[in-house]
Amino acid sequence: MIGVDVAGIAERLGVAADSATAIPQLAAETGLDVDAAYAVQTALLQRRLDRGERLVGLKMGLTSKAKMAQMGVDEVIWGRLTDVMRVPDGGTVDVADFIHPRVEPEVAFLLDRLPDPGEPVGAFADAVRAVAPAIELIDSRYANFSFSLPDVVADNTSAAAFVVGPWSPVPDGLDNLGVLLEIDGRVAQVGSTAAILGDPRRALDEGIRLAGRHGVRMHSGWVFLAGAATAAVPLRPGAQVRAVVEKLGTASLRASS
Ligand code: OOG
Ligand code: MG
Repeated sequence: MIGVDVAGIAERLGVAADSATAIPQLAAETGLDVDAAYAVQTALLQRRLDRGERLVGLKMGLTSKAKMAQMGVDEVIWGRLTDVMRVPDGGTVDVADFIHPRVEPEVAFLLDRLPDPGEPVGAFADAVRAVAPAIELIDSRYANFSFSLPDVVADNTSAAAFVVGPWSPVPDGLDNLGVLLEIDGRVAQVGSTAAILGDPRRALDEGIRLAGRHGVRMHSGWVFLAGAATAAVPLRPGAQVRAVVEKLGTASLRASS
């Protein structure tokens, strides 16, 4: 990490997000590795906290093969969610606030009692109070939505906005629920929660483990996005987006025209 300008890189990524302007990839030029990239992500979060945003949860990225293949990166990553990124279910976003937004269907967990670092997660039903269908809006700050692993980690794993649908009690099985992403009433992507590490519950174990490595602990009341079950789809002005997860229902979002 020595010699890497963590604050400077965070500033460049923060300005790119605030101004909805793409920047070139940074890792190759700056010698950023994955550990330094998480330090950049922490500095980017601090920039948001300094202007009054609140940390409300974590998200996993590239927990499905479909996403790994789409992005050409094959490691599970995690990022931070703040209150300002949350869009109410059925709410509207303005595509002009983003560079090249894409949407993807996800499963969200409402966290309850999390184990101490190093302890096993134990019963999923103790750790998670409720589950919901969700939509993540990702918006890489890098030109052409293309990046290396350290680049995407530094960029808070492309996190930009998210919608959580109605919460349900944790069902018996979460490991093979059908998932649809609909755009304007047409099916754009089809998948299964099995695509998320075989079972989205595993994403929580991975999140606890990977975030714990960087000293980050999750808290009761946080939202946890387990990762997309399908590839992401570009969000066009005027689009009506719905994510449908079997047994859990739907989450929806509209893009203003
Ligand atoms: C990185 C974020 C991936 C997911 O659910 O897999 C992600 C990206 O694809 O830009 O959020
Ligand atoms: Mg995602």
